[in-house]
Amino acid sequence: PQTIYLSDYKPFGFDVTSVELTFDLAPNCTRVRSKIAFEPKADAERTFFLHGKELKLISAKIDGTDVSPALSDDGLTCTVPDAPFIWEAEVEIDPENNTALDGLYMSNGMYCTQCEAEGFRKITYYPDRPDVMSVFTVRINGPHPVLLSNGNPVSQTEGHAEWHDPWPKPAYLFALVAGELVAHPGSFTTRSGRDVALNIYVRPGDEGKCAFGMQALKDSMKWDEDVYGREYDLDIFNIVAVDDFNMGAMENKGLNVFNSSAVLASQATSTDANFERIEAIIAHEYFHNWTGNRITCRDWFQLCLKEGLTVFRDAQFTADMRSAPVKRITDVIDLRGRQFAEDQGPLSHPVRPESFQEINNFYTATVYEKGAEVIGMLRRIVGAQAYDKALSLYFDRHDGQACTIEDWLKVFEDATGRDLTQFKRWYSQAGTPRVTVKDAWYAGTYILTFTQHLKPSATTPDPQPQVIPIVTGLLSPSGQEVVSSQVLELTEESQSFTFEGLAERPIPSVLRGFSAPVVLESELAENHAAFLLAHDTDPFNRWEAGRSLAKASLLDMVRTDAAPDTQYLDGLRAVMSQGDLDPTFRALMLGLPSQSDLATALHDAGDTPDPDVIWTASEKMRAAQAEHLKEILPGLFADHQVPEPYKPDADQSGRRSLANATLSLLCRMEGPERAQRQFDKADNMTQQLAGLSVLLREKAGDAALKAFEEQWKDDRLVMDKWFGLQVMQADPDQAVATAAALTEHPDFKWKNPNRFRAVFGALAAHHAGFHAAGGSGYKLLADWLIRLDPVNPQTTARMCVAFQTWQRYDAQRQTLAAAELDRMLATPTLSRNASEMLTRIRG
Ligand code: DPP
Ligand code: ZN
Repeated sequence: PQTIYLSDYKPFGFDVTSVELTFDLAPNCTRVRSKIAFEPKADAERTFFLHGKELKLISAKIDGTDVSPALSDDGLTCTVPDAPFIWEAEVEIDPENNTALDGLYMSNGMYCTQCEAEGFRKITYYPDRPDVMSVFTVRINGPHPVLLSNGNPVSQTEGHAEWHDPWPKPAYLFALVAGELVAHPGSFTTRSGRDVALNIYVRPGDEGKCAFGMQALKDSMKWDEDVYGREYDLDIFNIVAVDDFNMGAMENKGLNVFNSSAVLASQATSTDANFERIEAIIAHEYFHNWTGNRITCRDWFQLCLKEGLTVFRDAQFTADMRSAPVKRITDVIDLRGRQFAEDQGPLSHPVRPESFQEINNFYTATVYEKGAEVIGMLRRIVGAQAYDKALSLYFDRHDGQACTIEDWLKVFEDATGRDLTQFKRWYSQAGTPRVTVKDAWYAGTYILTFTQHLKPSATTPDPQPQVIPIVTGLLSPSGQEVVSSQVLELTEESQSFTFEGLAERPIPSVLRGFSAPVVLESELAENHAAFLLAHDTDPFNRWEAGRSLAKASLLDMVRTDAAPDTQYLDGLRAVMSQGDLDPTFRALMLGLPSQSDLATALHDAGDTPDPDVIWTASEKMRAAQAEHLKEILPGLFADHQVPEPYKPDADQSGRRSLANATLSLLCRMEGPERAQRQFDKADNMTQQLAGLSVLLREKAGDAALKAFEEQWKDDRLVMDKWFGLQVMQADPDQAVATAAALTEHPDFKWKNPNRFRAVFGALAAHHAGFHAAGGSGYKLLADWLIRLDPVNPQTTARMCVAFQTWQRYDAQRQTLAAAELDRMLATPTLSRNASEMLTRIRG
């Protein structure tokens, strides 16, 4: 396969001034007619290349005269005039057999599209690259009550619809939907008085699961006006729920297409976590209208331009709608779990990669989540006001353009007068910087010294110091904040910061709010974690102090079979007893570092992680938590029961999350009865699923599992939970067998990505289960990836990530994993997607 390089970028030789598309829908032989106006740029060549994949070309004309372009697997080449001309083509495509779920495909009898990144070339011949922006008119002919495309509706008659999108856009934002759908309607009036019709389109039967998403959409529209000054720009905004979808959702202009799991919500079928995720994804896709659609990416190397920024914006939104500290803590848990793991292994790449074979493999935690962290640092460094000023300039200067990271940083330089040359390394250097901190005290003067280090890697052989904002506060020994939070800017490899005039040696609280995506290592004279757990005024660092004590204790338990640290357990009990602390925050305090995170830490320290030993240590720590908190657990459980009516808001969901974390510990000591009672009387999915998961763990879940299946067998999204939970709650030696048995279930519809991920995502996340000593986890997943690849290469390639850590385990596990990687690589018809991922992972 061919490698594509950022440095090879060349603009397209032609402007596309308008696009007209006509679809005659038929499951196996949809006809697509295109009429596209091209204008050669000054030095354009006399031939052009249009992308096209799996298309049957019926006819092609230039200015009304038949032409015979040269066809290849990935497009066509044609001689063209040296003046503006009209290209017309007719192609035939087969949506029903498009199981890859990109381009135009069918899901449950409805037509839908997914064109990001390169799906449009499976619909018609086109310069399918994000820097070619044009105005689209779309006509759809088909016997479906609902026929949708981007933009505003021009006309709708039986069997026909016409849509016009006045905003120039790249082809990846094209969308078409047709089917027997029902609309949940709403409306929004923008701040300048434009009335916008809103709809969430779903399959008949799902109408009752749209109200929450609709409210989230309105909240997002209002928030983007209030916080970023961004108004919506069409007469209509449609969201469509689709069962078969490779990603979470897609921001097509005016017609967002959503994985049904990312939009359908109801008390009975969705957990509190589902509600929060749905709210965030609706916001994310809506926010793309400005950061992604109005201003798009010049090429796919710039993906973080829209994704990093939009993730950052949706995180700000969630922080405003719910609890800011809780959002920050959960984001950091996710970042460490996915992005740090990626950075530590063979898939490590910069936020802006410099080469790829298959762009779909770069929709990664690094591009998205680290990309958002980089923007958070930028805002921290320049300040909130300057950030707002820079964003206004960005929207003013670049509206309607396809941009680069250079454009983005130039806006900040122009708005603030700062030189961001060094900061830009965050975009080009791969890997997670380590920062060590040490301190010194001389009669009233306190000195903090930071050192940064980035491990050289294949993509970053000669790392240079980065700009690392370290938000720091100082506390007095009695817990008073004596120096409030300030940004210390670490720009050198090693640098000291001095604080004068202090009455006594302070206790430092560094990297507050996780102000930079780094691994912080303390070489402080004393370990202050227990003190900070009790006293820190920064909620993130208070949580972090508890987490670091838990992690240190777990690592000791793993390494030396030590007993759980009582200092940690005492500190935890004190925090859990503090009735005025946000219940969500306390629920998070009960969390432990994931087993995979522990393996990462061991590997970092030069040890070989043993998944079984880590599992045992984690279980022991859980038991110790239960034992140590046993006096307060019943009260915590009782006090956080939530009275009806159910609401998925931050307040109620926080109470439920604390009660359920407590339930899990209580049942370790007293058996499963309490969980059974909760399961039996639950009136919402959060409570029902929490009950079921404890029952499964306590090996008392057989009856509940059957009852749950009986109750929910017709609800695909709930059944995904049923499939996944059994794997998640299995003991390590049962996880693979459980997953294998589930693949025999008649409802294991493996071509549906949500169902495939329910089982195999859960297996991959079961650290000791997936890495079972005999290699059965590796083999089962490899078998299924080999089977899925010809059907759906994108989902296959993403699931290959499960193998990314294989080199950190013992020799026997490495041999077994390598054999499976080699077996997959030897598959004759392996897709480009899977081939690139597996080659990188195998190393
Ligand atoms: N749908 C994906 C997202 O919104 C890709 N743009 O992030
Ligand atoms: Zn996005």
